Amino acid sequence: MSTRPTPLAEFERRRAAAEAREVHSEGFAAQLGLALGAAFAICFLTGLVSHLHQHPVDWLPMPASPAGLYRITQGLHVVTGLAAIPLLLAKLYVVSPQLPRWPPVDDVVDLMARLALLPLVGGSLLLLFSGAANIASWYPWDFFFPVGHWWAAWMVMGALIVHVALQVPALRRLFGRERPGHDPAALGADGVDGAGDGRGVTRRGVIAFVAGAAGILTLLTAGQTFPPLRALTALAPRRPDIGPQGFPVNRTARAAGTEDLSTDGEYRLVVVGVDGSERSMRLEDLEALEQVTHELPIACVEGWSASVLWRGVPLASVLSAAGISASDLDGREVRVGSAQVRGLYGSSVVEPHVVPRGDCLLALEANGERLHPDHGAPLRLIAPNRPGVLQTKWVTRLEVL
Ligand SMILES: Nc1nc2c(c(=O)[nH]1)N[C@H]1C(S)=C(S)[C@@H](COP(=O)(O)O)O[C@H]1N2
Ligand SMILES: [Mo]
Repeated sequence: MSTRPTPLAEFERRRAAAEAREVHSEGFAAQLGLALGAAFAICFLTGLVSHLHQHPVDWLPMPASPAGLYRITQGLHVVTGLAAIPLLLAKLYVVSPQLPRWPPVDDVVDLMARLALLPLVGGSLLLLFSGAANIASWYPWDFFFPVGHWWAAWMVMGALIVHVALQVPALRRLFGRERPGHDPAALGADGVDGAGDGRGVTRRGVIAFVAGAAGILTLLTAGQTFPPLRALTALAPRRPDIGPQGFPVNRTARAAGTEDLSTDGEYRLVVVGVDGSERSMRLEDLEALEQVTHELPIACVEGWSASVLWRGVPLASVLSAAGISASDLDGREVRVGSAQVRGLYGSSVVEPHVVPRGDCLLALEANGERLHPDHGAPLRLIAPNRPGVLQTKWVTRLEVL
């Protein structure tokens, strides 16, 4: 009796081996890498936009219009970040046979390529995990998130540039003269042609996983911005239509210790001029000023957003009523402070080019009603194209800087 496999069994074994090599091929890894690179690039640039809103620089001021632009850039940031999760998992799966190797490195270039994988993969996992947790309003790290997310992003981008630069010869080979998928090197020495019917299946499986997972993740979070999908927001804790006055609440008045601000009759808005002089205004003073109405979104950095009809007084009109004219303001920032006693985001700065705008409001009403305490009663800031975190609630102090 012979122990040799039958020709059919041998054929099947070779075909399975060729299929496995096909899914673990350089060409497929490169294609996934390109998709991942595109997702990372969009995610990085939109993240940079968000950072520049929150940490403005003089030489690159963020525009105040279109008013809803941040909804789009931050929505893209969240969607591309979520899509990168299955893409990264698929890429790691596809290249996994290459990672354990003996000898571990071939030469200096290979050593650099392998070392760059540490910050690249480690940083990416950190970024994607912390981002996803943030979307789900889970903060195992509290204040550390924005700082950690920011520095991890730069580390990953640096490592990504090194990684891609070292792959250029391979990319040339794959996408240049030879067509991907017909690379004889990827098929191995036994020369089994992977072009048979089994060939696309495993690749297709990986692609289906990526597309399916990315699609489901997107569907389950897009509802926090896009009302028709709101019933599906299983992963997003906030729905655009849930909350007092028809939109979500970030920090409640109870959490901020400002529950009585609008009801105790003691409310005062203190306006501090350039020279340090203080003027105090009562609620009635604000109500007596000319009121305007604007529809502007609240667009949270965590990805949810809602469009709201606001009514109130332009910031510039309040300042002018307190004796601060447009010429006094020229080129100056205004700090908007709140009654919040502890925690982050109790104040924000309005940039010089936004201060004079008619749609930069101190709102008293939302969606046709007096502001709910959780939305910042009696007075909150609402300005166009601005991250939600800078739309300060429970405003009690304006300071010309
Ligand atoms: N004083 C104060 N204002 C604040 C916050 C805060 O924590 N304190 N949170 C901000 C954040 S992160 C968002 S997204 C918006 C949400 O406004 P809303 O709760 O009225 O929807 O309020 C902003 N204004
Ligand atoms: Mo937010």
